[in-house]
Amino acid sequence: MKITRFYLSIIALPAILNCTAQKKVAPLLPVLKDVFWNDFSVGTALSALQIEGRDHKADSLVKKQFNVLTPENSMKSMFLQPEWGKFDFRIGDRLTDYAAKNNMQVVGHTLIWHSQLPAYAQTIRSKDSLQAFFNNHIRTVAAHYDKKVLGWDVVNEALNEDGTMRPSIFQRLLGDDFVTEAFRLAQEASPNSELYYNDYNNEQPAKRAGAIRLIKKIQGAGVRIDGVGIQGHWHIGKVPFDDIEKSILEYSALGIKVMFTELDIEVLPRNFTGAEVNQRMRNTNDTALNPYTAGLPDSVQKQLADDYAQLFRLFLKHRDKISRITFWGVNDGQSWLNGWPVPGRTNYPLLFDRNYQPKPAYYAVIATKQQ
Ligand code: 9MR
Repeated sequence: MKITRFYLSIIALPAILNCTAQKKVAPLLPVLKDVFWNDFSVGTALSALQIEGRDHKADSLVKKQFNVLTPENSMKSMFLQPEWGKFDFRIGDRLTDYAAKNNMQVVGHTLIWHSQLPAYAQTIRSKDSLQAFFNNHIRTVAAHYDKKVLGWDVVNEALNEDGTMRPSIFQRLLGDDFVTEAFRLAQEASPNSELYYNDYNNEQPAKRAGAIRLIKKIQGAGVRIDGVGIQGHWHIGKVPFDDIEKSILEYSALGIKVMFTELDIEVLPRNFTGAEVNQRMRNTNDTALNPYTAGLPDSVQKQLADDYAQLFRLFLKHRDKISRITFWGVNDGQSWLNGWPVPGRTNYPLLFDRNYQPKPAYYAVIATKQQ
């Protein structure tokens, strides 16, 4: 992959040089995917609106800046199998067609997740019924997208913070081995896709140890796992750089690729870390929780840029172990962090602002290649 990229980068070089050459006259925006071409792919999550082509400004930015796409919601089971045994691949297919046409790749997100299940699946109480849903969902979806996606987040968020198994509907009814079984089924149905385990906070020591146990268990069963996704929902001024570095080293020592799959850096007050969607903050009417409705102060903008730059310097240091960096959204206006863990806030976690313009953090990320 890296060798292919090296040759491809020679083809891309004129574009990069063109940017640099013209910089003095009329600065052209550098392109994330070209700047990091030799290092890792650079992706974004797309909303259903964006996949349907109804966000034109996002569309031109996406085509220009990114080379790998993750559907933010559209390939979750509640959307792909809204009724038992009835699959709706329309939006997912639109995404894979769009990616193929524009020379991009798609990461399927996600085959097995306890959240965003179809309503009928949430009420399943018997092991046999859940096993039937589990087997059929993985087989049908993975087979449908074989050769159309680069890889799948086969299982999402199966662990507790202490590294033990999360007591999800899958764990309770199918047992701890459901993770290995999901990978086994995905491997059979989609032999051409990479298979990933994805979680948040899995750079933290206890959860990381649990993830390593899980990955070793899959490997020990003779089942293929190609990579681990560290979601990367972090907080300004508190990005856990040391744990991230240890995680890159420890996960890649297992012989798998490391990817940062849902990157954003939240700038608003929060009293916990991670991305547990059921977790909320109290006092949601407190205006102190939403301090930047009129714009982001320069000092915070700078801190955000500094955090992103430090992160990308770390990613570049370990570029041989990292295959992909995906941002969780195209621009600040789209980010899920405007609605969680407090609804209706004005958040600024990404590289492009609400007007689709690059922020200081964007230039700081690009500049890590010039240092
Ligand atoms: O960004 C997604 C948001 O639009 C949904 O409402 C939410 C529902 O749970 O899921 C968000 O994406 C999550 C991802 O699928 C898994 N990791 C955590 C992400 C943020 O919650």
